[in-house]
Amino acid sequence: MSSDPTSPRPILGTADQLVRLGFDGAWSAAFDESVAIVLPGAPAFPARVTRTDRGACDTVGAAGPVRATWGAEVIAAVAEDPQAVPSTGDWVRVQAWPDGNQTIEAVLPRRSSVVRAQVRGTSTGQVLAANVDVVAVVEALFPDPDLGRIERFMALAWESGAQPRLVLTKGDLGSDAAELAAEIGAQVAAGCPVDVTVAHDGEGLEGLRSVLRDGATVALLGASGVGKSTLLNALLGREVMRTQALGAVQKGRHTTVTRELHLGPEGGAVIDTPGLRSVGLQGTEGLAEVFADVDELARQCRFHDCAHQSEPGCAVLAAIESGELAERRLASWHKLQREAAYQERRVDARLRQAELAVWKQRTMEYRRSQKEGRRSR
Ligand SMILES: Nc1nc2c(ncn2[C@@H]2O[C@H](COP(=O)(O)OP(=O)(O)OP(=O)(O)O)[C@@H](O)[C@H]2O)c(=O)[nH]1
Ligand SMILES: [Mg+2]
Ligand SMILES: [Zn+2]
Repeated sequence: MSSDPTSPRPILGTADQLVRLGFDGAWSAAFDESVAIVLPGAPAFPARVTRTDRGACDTVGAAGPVRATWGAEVIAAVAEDPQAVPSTGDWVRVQAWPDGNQTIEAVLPRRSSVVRAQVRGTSTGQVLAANVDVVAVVEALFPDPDLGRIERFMALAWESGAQPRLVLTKGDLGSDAAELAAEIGAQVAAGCPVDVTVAHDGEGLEGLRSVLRDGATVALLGASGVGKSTLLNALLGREVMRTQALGAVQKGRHTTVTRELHLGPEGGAVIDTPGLRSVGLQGTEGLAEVFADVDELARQCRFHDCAHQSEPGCAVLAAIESGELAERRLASWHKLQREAAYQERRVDARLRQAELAVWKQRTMEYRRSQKEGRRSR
């Protein structure tokens, strides 16, 4: 292999490093177009967010790591739209003020974003990672891979605008890894690259390494304990992790609590995320990709609005009967479809409702409650 991830090399501190992080002509143009506060002696520069806290971010620019707080523009934008929050992977405009402070004055328009629906409360999704080229859905091959979970994460991946990829870890824990992986890939990740990895001896990493060499940003998504951080360590090499200065470095097997972007040893970036217990889908678009086989069958149903429950002439049910389609898969499709459609309605409704209408409603409710309060007194 041409790469030696342990060889010492400068990680930060050159404009070249921006390019390694994925900065290109289009980002440069977007930066130039972003809101500029022209202030002599207070330069603005592009940087990429590696870690976020409330109100502040770790970023890395051409001159190295920079801690920056949200500027007024960003605070205003977030108040309007929670998804405008500077997120891991975002390219931002950082302003260096004469007093030594640095503020994020703009988040450059995202090329892709991994967004999960918030099941409770707000209908606005949470941005898990921005400007991701490849979403690696990570699941452990042993002891017990959860196909429904893979389908759910795959749908989220498709919806992000990034390219999905399935990484099946812990290939060393069983004897039939390759066989099992092929079966899972065919069932729930048709058309996507599938890697089978053994983190400790670096097996199965070449695909991801080559993606990183191309300068891509890879986000690792999956449940807790499936081996995302171990994978990150294997991809980066321990030595690089220890010497690089991108914020707090992963502590081996400890459970990850923040979403962090790390530079690849030969370019590209890896975003490690905390294991997610559940990811809600924002819409049904991703499902159409993950369940293309079900959709294809559905086109052959007698009724165009067939719900594939008990309708006569249902091609989906017929495929289950004949063994062509797994029953589990239809059940999973029903479940995710219902859930995603519900979220989609919530989001649509939010977008439709003019703020005025909301206030009207609230005023009416308020009056009603006042009236009722008076009546019950
Ligand atoms: N045998 C074996 N164990 C692995 C492999 N990859 C990861 N593990 C183990 O799986 C456990 C969990 O790994 P982590 O990398 O911490 O999992 P994670 O997905 O980052 O978990 P969270 O941070 O909680 O989301 C650790 O004990 C790892 O050593 C592998 O390829 N083979
Ligand atoms: Mg982790
Ligand atoms: Zn049908």
